[in-house]
Amino acid sequence: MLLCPLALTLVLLVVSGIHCDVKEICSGSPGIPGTPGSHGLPGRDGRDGIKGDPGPPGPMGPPGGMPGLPGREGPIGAPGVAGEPGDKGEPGERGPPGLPAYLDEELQSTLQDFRHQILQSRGVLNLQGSVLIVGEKLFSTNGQSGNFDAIRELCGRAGGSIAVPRSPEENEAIASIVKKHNTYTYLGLAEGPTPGAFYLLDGTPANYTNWYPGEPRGRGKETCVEMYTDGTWNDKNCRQYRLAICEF
Ligand code: MMA
Ligand code: CA
Repeated sequence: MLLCPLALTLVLLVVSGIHCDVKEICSGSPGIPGTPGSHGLPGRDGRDGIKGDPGPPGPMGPPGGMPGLPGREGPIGAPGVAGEPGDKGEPGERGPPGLPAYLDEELQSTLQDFRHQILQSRGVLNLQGSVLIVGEKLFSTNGQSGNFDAIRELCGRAGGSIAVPRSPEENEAIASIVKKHNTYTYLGLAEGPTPGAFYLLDGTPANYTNWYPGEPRGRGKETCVEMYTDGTWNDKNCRQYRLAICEF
């Protein structure tokens, strides 16, 4: 152990019986640590920690428990089938007045185009001999035969009606088709309730007629009219097979 000179002096003073107030500490090397003290008392509880993660789902409970809460909403379903069309709406407001047709250039050129195309079609049909045009009327046959009702049906389906002459020119046109096919045709006429009185199919009386001499003489028993190959007419039952000639 080292003693500093002042401390040595103090020691000497004390030894020699002289009181002295000077306090001085001399540093030396630390001593060896003492034995550890006994454990202190347990400290106070710490504050609550943060909430832990939820645990895994538990096992399924026994049957017979209370019904669980409703599940989450399912995904959106596929679209349903289209509904019935709704009722027709009210008519809209009247539009502004248009141009007079003769000043409407677009309309005029459309009409010109229509006329041109109709003329082309009529020209081709005429050239092919598949139609005969008399004034406003057009006669045609597809060469098929049938009874009166079948011919009416055929012509109706084609958008026309069974041919009936209203004038000598129309009669000649139909007669030329009859001659060409060398077969008779039924005309669009029918006997009314009075024997010998014949009508167009729309109910109007037949003004023009071209009966073969002595006809009609079926007197209610022959309610249809056929045309011979010379263009004359005969009242006849409606069940024969005759060339179908339609008018449009
Ligand atoms: C047939 C039939 C009649 C027609 C006479 C003409 C015998 O009956 O076609 O409609 O009037 O011939 O002789
Ligand atoms: Ca007859």
